[in-house]
Amino acid sequence: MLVRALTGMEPDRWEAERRRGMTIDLGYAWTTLPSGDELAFVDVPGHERFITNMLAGLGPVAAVMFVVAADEGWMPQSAEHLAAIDALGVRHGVLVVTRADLAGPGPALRQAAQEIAGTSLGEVEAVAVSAVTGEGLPELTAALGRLTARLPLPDPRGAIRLWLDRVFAIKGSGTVVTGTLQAGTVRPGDELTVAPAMRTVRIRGVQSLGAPAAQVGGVARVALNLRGVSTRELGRGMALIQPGRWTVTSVIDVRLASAPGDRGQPPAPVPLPSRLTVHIGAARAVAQARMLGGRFARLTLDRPLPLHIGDRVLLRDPGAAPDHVGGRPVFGATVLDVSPPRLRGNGAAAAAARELASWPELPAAPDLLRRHRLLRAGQASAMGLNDLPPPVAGDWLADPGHWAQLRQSLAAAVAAHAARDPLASGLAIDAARAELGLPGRDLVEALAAWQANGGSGGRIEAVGGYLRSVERGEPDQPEGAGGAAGPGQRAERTAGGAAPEHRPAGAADAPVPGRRPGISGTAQAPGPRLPAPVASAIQAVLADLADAPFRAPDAERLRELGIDARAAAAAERAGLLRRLPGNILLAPDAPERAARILADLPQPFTTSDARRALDTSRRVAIPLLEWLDRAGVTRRLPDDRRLMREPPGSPRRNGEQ
Ligand SMILES: Nc1nc2c(ncn2[C@@H]2O[C@H](COP(=O)(O)OP(=O)(O)OP(=O)(O)O)[C@@H](O)[C@H]2O)c(=O)[nH]1
Ligand SMILES: [Mg+2]
Repeated sequence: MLVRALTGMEPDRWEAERRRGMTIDLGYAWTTLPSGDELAFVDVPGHERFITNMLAGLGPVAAVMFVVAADEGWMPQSAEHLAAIDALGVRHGVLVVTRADLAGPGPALRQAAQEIAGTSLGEVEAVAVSAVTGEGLPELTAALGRLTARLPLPDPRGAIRLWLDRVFAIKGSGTVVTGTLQAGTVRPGDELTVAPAMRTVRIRGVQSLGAPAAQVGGVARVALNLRGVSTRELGRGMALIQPGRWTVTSVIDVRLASAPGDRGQPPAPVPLPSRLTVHIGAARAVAQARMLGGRFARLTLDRPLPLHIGDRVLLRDPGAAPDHVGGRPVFGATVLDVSPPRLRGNGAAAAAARELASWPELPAAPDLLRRHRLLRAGQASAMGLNDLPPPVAGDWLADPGHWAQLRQSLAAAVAAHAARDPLASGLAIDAARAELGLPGRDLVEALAAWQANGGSGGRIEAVGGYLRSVERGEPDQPEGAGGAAGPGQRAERTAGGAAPEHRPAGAADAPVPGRRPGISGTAQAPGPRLPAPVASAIQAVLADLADAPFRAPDAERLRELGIDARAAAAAERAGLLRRLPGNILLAPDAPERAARILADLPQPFTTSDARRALDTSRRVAIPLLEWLDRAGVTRRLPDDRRLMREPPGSPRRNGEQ
């Protein structure tokens, strides 16, 4: 009657309600305040038998108008409704003492105000009215105006989760749903997902307060005309959600809120029945509850719900009469994790409780990352987390402590592999991924690419899909752009382990004047230490080359020294040799020396000119010249002769083109 007096609309929609003079189901009415603000009411039943309907209406609201009759005073259902409001953490409201024409409002008003003060509503404005005489209604309208002006503005780009409280068909339009939009904006044409069925629907039309709208932002009552779904597939308690922005989950960790009586007291361990109903928005699910310890519980729901961390849920014992859980009508609980890790082994529950107890009131990205160690950014935002840290790789977010530990584990794995098989190219990235139990290869590459040199455990370099360690204490040497992989096929590297001040010379670096790119660096990235027999065989090769630098050892000499392809590759990685196609082994600085000699030849020169000048055979001269072509040191003409290219930044010399 009060809502009708305020809005002129009758919220009791059903014939049975009018006949019996009581509200059974939710009712909807709205009015325009003198300020111009629209104010919509969701009228809920008072009778205890319809508490489920009451909770479906209360679930998504932003504020409450709490009504007590002057002549009846504080009633059991007043306490029940207030407990539900408190459990859901509703913070804004106004107290109305109605039927003030039948009794003095003072006593009811004082008691209600006192009860309300101890809840999430706190101190509220109170107004005495008579819906019959109209006395006090202007004051109530003014108080409602102040209340709506105080409400925080929800984010118009917030994630949409419209809990459906009504589903019906309109002839000619099809399926229509209504609900209280809490945040975000709905527009015709938008696609939403029905949770938990997870089917996609498109909004055909939007109405708010009886009128079509081009868009509606929360908080608002909305009616959506939907395409692609029939009324049979929808019902109260389902939700329309924005794809990707919610976690639809049936396992959650929660913190039980303290009840009004507990405020200021140390939290007592809460006895919680193992079967509960969970209410959020207009939804209800049955949950198995497992106390973890302290005020923390893990709930397993009989059907998935779209949830965010920080959501408030209400818990009731459906079996307990009269609607009391552990001596209380209901419990409030805050969702702390929407995809909690499984509890394994003894003490896992207690450990989880300790971990949750260390979290702030509203956990944030760093807390959840500490627990989950790695999360995809999309997963984290679907959990309702904001202010995400920058990803460590791709869209992966990592807990900094765990990440540092992974770096050490990776360094250890790479070192152990090198000890087992010193001549191998390194630990394959996929093998490292499996060994560290990481969900993505990109994570391994990012770990290896870690630039800062502060971590313990050594630095790692990724070349050609393999990881090897850069030993501590070895000097950081710049690597020629030709690098270990030779010219034209830049080494696949994820910016090795070099510290920033020793950045390897990359393609983007300005060439050092007077030095030719591609051959300036004689040293290569230090690789694993070679086993002694290999090292001494390589020394023998280098000794041969000291006198005749371009007379590469032939196959027989290599066999004699026991240098096979693996040993040669390992020596090259260690920076001791330069390998050219055809198993040509030369000193690391051979191309640079060759370039100096060739520059003194009359230009252009033939392959034979080069072979003679270098005092070598065609077997070596041809791959060496081709290497220099690819490195941009020489240019091959159509007639097979070659020219030295002008080194960038160096002065032109007479006689050289
Ligand atoms: N005299 C007087 N009677 C009132 C006033 N407001 C409501 N009533 C009467 O009180 C009774 C209950 O009013 P409702 O408006 O149905 O109360 P309600 O809180 O919606 O009740 P439920 O929805 O059934 O929980 C009805 O008989 C109304 O006519 C008032 O201000 N003065
Ligand atoms: Mg009513």
